[in-house]
Amino acid sequence: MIEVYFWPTPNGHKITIFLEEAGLDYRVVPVNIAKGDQFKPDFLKIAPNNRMPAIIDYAPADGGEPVSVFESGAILVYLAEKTGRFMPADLRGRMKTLEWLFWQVGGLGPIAGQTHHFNAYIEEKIPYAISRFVNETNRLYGVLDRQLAGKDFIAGEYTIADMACYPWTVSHQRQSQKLEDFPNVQRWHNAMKARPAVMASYSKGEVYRSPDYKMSEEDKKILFGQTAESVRAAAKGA
Ligand SMILES: N[C@@H](CCC(=O)N[C@@H](CS)C(=O)NCC(=O)O)C(=O)O
Repeated sequence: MIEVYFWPTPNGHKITIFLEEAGLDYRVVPVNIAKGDQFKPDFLKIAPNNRMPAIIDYAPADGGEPVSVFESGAILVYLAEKTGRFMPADLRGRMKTLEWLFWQVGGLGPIAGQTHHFNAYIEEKIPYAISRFVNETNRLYGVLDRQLAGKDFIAGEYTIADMACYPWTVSHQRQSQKLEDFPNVQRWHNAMKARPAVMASYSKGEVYRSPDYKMSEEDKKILFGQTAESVRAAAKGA
């Protein structure tokens, strides 16, 4: 049994897509990030970065104590190794998968996240910030489009790299990107969207937060006002 600390955001969906694809037995522990659950002492013990997702595996492969993992990329690698699935066994396929997984966690995710922030979440419109992040997101979609040319999936076969990247292309409109400008991304995106496991990940996520959710001013204070002091204060409670 795997416990997944989850909220229906792109990083959260990466993990439930894997769990659904692999048919693993899992239980969701909701972490409502707009209400400050990411600062709860119990969560902090397994997720020192105060960010979801995180998992606890109560039946790790070594038969020992439960294993907790934070950081979505590390979780996907952990689950791929645990199940022997969605990561090619050969050296070249494995490295290709890891390259694109790291590309997502170091590039597409953080850049698209800042694009959401400046483009959609805040009232103040800062033209330089918007064009900086929208353009960089556009470049990254272009890179992904080239990688997907002549391939069904990012690393050739279906892997954790696809599970990591797809959720960040779901909100392409919020990033001011048009999928029609990236035909290979569009084809791949539509194929991903139609996978039963991907559909299950999103429909189960809606139980926790509706897709029409709009951030309130209170939510914004929790999400956008964080400093080192927020982490110190949370750690004191741990
Ligand atoms: N690098 C982390 C990023 C995780 C992350 O940013 N999670 C967001 C939601 S997508 C979160 O927990 N936000 C809470 C907050 O900003 O306080 C990962 O890939 O797991």
